[in-house]
Order: sequence, then C-alpha cells, then structure tokens
Amino acid sequence: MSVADLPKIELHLHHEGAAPPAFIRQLAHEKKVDLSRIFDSNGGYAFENFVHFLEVYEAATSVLQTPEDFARLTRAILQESAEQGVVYTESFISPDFCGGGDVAAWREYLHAIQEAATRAEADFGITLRGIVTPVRHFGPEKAKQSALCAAETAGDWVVGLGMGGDEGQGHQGDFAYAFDMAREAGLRLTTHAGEFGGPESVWEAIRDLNVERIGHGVRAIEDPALIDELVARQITLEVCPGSNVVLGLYPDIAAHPLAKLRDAGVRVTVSTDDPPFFHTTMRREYEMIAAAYGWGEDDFRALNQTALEAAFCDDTTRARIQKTLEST
Ligand code: MCF
Ligand code: ZN
Repeated sequence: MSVADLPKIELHLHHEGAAPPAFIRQLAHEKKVDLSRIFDSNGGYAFENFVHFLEVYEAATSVLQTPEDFARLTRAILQESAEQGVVYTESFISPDFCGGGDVAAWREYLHAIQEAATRAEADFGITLRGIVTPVRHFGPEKAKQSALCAAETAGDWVVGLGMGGDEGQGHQGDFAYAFDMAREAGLRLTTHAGEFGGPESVWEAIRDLNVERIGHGVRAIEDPALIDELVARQITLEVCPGSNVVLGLYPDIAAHPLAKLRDAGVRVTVSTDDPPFFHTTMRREYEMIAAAYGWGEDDFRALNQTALEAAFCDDTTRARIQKTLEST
C-alpha cells in the first residue's frame, strides 16, 4: 500500500481556508463582489508573504456570509478530505466570520455546519469536530467574545478553542481570559505558536495559556530547553509542513524540522492548514514527507495514532475511529 492511501487523522484545518478558489469565485459571482485581486492567472489564490496571505484569506472569507454558505462549504471540504483518505478531522471555525461574534447568530451558523457535517459523515464516512477560533489580530476583546460563543456551544461537537492569525503584536498571555473561559466550559485548548512568533511564543502558549496542543510549534526546534519541555508535558504539535514551506519558514520539506522534532521525542502530527492556499492535500503531504525522510507505513501509522490520541473528541468517537484506523 502506498503511504498516501493510509487512513488519516487531520487536526489542523481552517474551515474557510479549505475553501477551493472556484468555490469562492462562484460565491463572489453570485454576490456580485469583485475579488479578482486575490486570484492569480491560473485561478489560484495569489499572495506574496504571510501578512498578504492573511489579507487574501479575509477577502475570500468575506463572501462566506450566510449559514447556508458555510453549510455548502462544509460539505465541499469534507468530500475533498474524505477523498484524501481522511477519516477524522478537526476544523477551526471563527464566530467573527459566522455572525460577527454574536452568540445567537453563531448558534445558527453552527447548526447549519453541524447538519452539513452529519450528512457528509453519512455520505463520505468522515467525522468532523469543531474548534472555535479567535482571530489573534482582532485582539483580546473579540477573543473573549469568541470564547463566550465557544463556551455557550461547548459539547460533543464544539470540542475546543484554538487561536489563529498574526502573531506579530502582543503576547499569547493577552488572551488568557478567553482561554480560561473556554477551559472552564470543558473545552480543550490549542493555539497557533512557534510559526512566525519563534520559540518564545511557544513558551508563552505553554506558560500563559496552558494549552495541550500547539498549531505549528515547529520553531521550538531552535530551543533545546523548549524541546525538553514539550516532551515532558507531552504536548502535541499540529505540524503543517507544506504551509510552512509556502509561507517561507523553510526552503523545502527536506529543511523542515518535522523529522528532527519527532526523533527528539516530541509528539508530532501532520495537517494541511489551508490546502488550496498552499497547493497541498493530505496525500501530497504524505508523499512529500515519505520522499524527504524515507518514512514508511509504520511511521505514518504512528503519526495517525498520535493524532487520534491528541484529538479533542470524546472517547466513544475516539474508539470508533481507532477501529477504522486498524481495519484499513
Ligand atoms: O496556520 C495558518 C498560518 N498561521 C496563522 N494563521 C492562520 C493560518 N491559516 C489561517 N490562519 C488564521 C487567519 O488569520 O486563522 C484565522 C484566520 O483569520 C481564523 S481561522 C477560522
Ligand atoms: Zn493554521
């Protein structure tokens, strides 16, 4: 069996960031919004660097306006993920983009997304859980509002809080109130760190937010004491190699620290982040990793086992997915 055919767990996927460009173009057309500036001549998303990526991301997201838009998107991304062999995925969803932070509006969006996910699960055999996502560059006050939405809807389906966005200003600890509120509501916690924020943002995420997973976290490799801390605390990294290469953190997969992190004993998993933005898929990630590090089936099975153990779903769901992993 080719490693790309293995059943996969994906822990780090942005709901809006998984929208294919053709899907966004169609919505822009329906809503008469001119988004030509965000597409290149091949019809893909066009951006030059991280800050520009965030702008293009938000422009694309601006045409996702109604619960129905998010329901359509949910079905499209789950169909694609299932075709990639993904059997369980967690996606980042922001109440800022689903109802402007209003709890009642958020409930409507969530209902539409969840219904679409239930239908997609029956049709494509893939399970989705949601991680409510404050957008870091929208600031701590908006993050509190997102955390309130998360706390109000915490349960079997909304399983975590996970911040994304620009690490350029302020500190992880500025968002401690939002993370504390989510923890008290029983939600599990992750945050983007150790990407453009360097190793210091990973220290902050551990010390000030007390998260159990980290989105990216790869720049921990620059600090041996931090590696020891990640190993001791058994923190899981949601590593997105293709994303890191396209955004310019590393020149190519061979130079990426994924294998070094794993070999140092850090719990690593692999995800796509925003697949159409980074011209990637889960199959492509597996193929690139296999080619760069010579990893085989056992390595990828171990990676998926780590991911399932770190998944934020309940134990009944985990046991069901475990059977799927073992039967394929
Ligand atoms: O992981 C990538 C790159 N690093 C940081 N943030 C993001 C990534 N993809 C999307 N994001 C951000 C984006 O700013 O996450 C936010 C978006 O606004 C929330 S996604 C529901
Ligand atoms: Zn991300």
